Amino acid sequence: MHKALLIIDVQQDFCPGGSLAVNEGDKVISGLNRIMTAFPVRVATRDWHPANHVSFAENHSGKAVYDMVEIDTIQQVLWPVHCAAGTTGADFHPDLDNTRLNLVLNKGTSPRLDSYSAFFENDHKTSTGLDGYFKGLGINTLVIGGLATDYCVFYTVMDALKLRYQVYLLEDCIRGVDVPKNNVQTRMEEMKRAGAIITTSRDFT
Ligand code: VGL
Ligand code: ZN
Repeated sequence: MHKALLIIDVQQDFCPGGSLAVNEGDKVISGLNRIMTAFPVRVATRDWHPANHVSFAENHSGKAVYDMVEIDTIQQVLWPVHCAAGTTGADFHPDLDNTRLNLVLNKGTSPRLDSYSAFFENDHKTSTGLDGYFKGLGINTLVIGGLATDYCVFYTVMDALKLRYQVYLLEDCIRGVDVPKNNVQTRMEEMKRAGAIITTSRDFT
């Protein structure tokens, strides 16, 4: 088993005090820090949007946060401005031990196309290159945690399963937006049904 730890979007804007704060978002950090050295390969993604990004409600006149729009046939949820490239909100949470990361992958960098998954942008076709990185290192097993359970973690897990990785989801190291209501529960069930193995950070220490 050649395994890697994949940490999704543990950034200031998704933690308490941030512009798209996930409830208890910072609670994912201690478990992730604790298990990092149990993995030979550690990768973290960052949501990293240009100021004119399609997912920002303020870039659509007459629209509000959480409204849906259709852009180039893709359904897009509108969010508050978050993780604007180079801003403090886009930084990793200061408690995350980013000194041990082998690779930091920025995603969501195209103005007109969002990217929830670490593997493919939201057209489900445009690759981020991450699959090639893992395959190049002979990685076949991914242990995944981070933010947010029902968006970037969910799409990353589903793509990882489609790409034939064995996927372990760290239940104590994920937190969700839960929009719409009960989305976290729905998405957790979908991930399990698709083959994700639910585990906790204690299994890796
Ligand atoms: C995310 C909403 C918008 C996430 C990113 O990291 O889950 N959610 N952009
Ligand atoms: Zn985003």
